[in-house]
Amino acid sequence: MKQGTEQVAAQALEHVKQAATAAQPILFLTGAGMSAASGVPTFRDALTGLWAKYNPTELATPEAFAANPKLVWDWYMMRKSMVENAEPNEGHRVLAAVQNHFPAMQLVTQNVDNLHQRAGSRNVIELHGNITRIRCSRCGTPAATFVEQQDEPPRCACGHFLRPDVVWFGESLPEDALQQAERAAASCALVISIGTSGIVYPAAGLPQLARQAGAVHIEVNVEPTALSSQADYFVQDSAASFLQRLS
Ligand code: BV8
Ligand code: ZN
Repeated sequence: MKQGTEQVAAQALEHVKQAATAAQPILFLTGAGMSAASGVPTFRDALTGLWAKYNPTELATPEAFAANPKLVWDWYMMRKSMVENAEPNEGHRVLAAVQNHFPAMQLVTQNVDNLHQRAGSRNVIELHGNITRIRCSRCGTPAATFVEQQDEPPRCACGHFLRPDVVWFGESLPEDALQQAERAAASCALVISIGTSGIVYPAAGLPQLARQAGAVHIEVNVEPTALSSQADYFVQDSAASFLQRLS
């Protein structure tokens, strides 16, 4: 692993350009740091005010929703309106443009903020769901509209509570999304992880899966993470700044 320096950044960018020009498959894996420039707090920062005293990994669970459905529902509605009022940043826009030029590029995101899609990225593989989608917690029926209740989350016609269409801790990832992501990792020549702390599995295992299949791993983050020791290049830079140099 090479320390993050300007020289490493230049080498990493050169690597990306060579792979893209050779039309080699490139996998981008993004985390919450991708949306920092849009003003969307990372997962661990999302706890302010009422929820400040909770641990996010405890609040984002089926147990928390069962124990305190209204508290968890309100936390998600606050975050949902936050992301809907945020704008995609330059990094999101560059990734969407890169995909238009290089169809061999795949985008896997851990983010639930829908900002890649709003920036124009297509076929986004959403590992952890999407906070702007609401569905029934029992029958799964999507709910485009709902009426807020005083003391509990809104209910589906089947009588059960609505919930955000995200993957909670302890819940399995959507089968098709995980399989697509694992296939993309196993077949790419280059995996670029951007703005992820590499803590949450199985998403955090994708760069290693790619490296085992022979890919080069470039990590872009403002600080070293759990992935840095295994990365071929660690570029200490912000997502937006690194991606702008790609365009
Ligand atoms: C599962 C939706 C089967 C909800 C989220 C194997 C080993 C160890 C643990 C496990 C394992 N397998 C399963 C587990 C348990 C668990 C897990 O991984 N726990 C962790 C805490 C150890 N995983 C699961 O439960 C998964 N399910 O595997 O099912 C199973 C079932 C039961 C038991 C075993 C197996 C489900 C995981 C999905 C959880 N849902 N999101 C919601 O959003 O409310 S994950 C959530 O946290 C976010 O979506 C995000 O993906 C993740 C991390 O959040 P953040 O910290 O905010 O973001 P990130 O980590 O990306 O960090 C931000 C980074 O950006 C930082 O590094 C920072 O430096 C950097 N940064 C900041 N600014 C910038 C920047 N970088 C660049 N530019 C900048 N400007
Ligand atoms: Zn229902």
